[in-house]
Amino acid sequence: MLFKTKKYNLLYVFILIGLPVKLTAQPIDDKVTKETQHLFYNIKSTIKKGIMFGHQDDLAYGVNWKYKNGRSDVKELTESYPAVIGWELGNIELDSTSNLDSVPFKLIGEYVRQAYKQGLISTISWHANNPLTMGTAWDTAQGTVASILPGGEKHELYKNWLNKIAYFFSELKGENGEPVPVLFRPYHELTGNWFWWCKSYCTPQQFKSLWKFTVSYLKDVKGLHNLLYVYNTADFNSEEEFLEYYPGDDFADMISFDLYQRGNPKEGSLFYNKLYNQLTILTNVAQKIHKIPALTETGYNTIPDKKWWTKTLWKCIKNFKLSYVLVWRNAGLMPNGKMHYFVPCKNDVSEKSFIRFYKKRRTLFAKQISGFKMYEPADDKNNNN
Ligand code: BMA
Repeated sequence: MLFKTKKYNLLYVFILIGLPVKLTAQPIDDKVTKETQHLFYNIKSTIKKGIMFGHQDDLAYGVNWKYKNGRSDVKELTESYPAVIGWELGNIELDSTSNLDSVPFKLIGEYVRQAYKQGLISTISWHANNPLTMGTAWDTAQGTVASILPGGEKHELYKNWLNKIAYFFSELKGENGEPVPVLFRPYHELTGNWFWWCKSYCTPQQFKSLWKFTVSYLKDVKGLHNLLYVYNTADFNSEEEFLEYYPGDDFADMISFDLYQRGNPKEGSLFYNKLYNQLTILTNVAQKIHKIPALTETGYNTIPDKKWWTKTLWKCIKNFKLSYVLVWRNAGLMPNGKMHYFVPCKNDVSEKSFIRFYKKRRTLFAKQISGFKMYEPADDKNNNN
């Protein structure tokens, strides 16, 4: 009916010509491997079914254990692994055999392969040391970003670091020798002021150049085609602020931010409101620029709030079209004597709430996504949302 008149016919033709190329989400790497491409479209269509749950370092250790095959603090409470598992590459650039949290890179590689085999998703961040001062990622010496850009005094060193990152990614192979897809989230929390790449220490132009150089180098020079790139901020108050350092639609597959609850449980509404506002902005932007949104880090250390999972986290995120939410690592007792964990342990105050969160129809853990076949062709590649 709609297309019977001449006027509508014209409109229809215009839409047909105008839409498919520009407005459909697709991976930025036009040589992306087929498994990585499938992963991209499958993550996208999973958003219609619910929000995947992720946990940092999940398979490697928990509050009271380390490197026990098959264990996971998430599985201990829910009988399912998380759908997304986060890992960290900090210190790989120094030729260290283990990362800044003492997890051996060899094991990380094995866990990533294992997760892939089970149809789960791996995401990797990089707390890169400071290439100018050789301090840590938290050494915020001014001028560090400038120093590693092409022409900068540390540019060659930076390329050398990227070679090491590239080697790690190239070693991730599936059973048939295919590269294992990974969501790579470098230079995270860029709107904060605690890492050398944060916005207080470089201009938008410098950050964008660093990002573009990094993506092009890994993709075009090192020939890696198994990565989906995740742009990530800390706090922001507007679309403009969120996008101020964004490198452009040709350089990121996913967009995201990190936000934690801190302090007294009574202040939960402050976190809730901030999370709600930022998710509103993130998901609006994602819709406009056709990128996949995620809440890449969140949590409440030791979760001292009985109903946090259902009455704070789920109550908020359920209102949004999000791909996944990931909580940080269950390190247990830290060298400073403080506890550090974000998934509850048995008999913790938030245990029941976590299990209720798991049982929600729209929270997706490993069990719920096991039928989704993340690395096989998705059915609705051209879905525009
Ligand atoms: C932080 C803490 C640190 C850790 C870092 C990188 O949030 O968990 O202990 O070194 O992440 O994983």
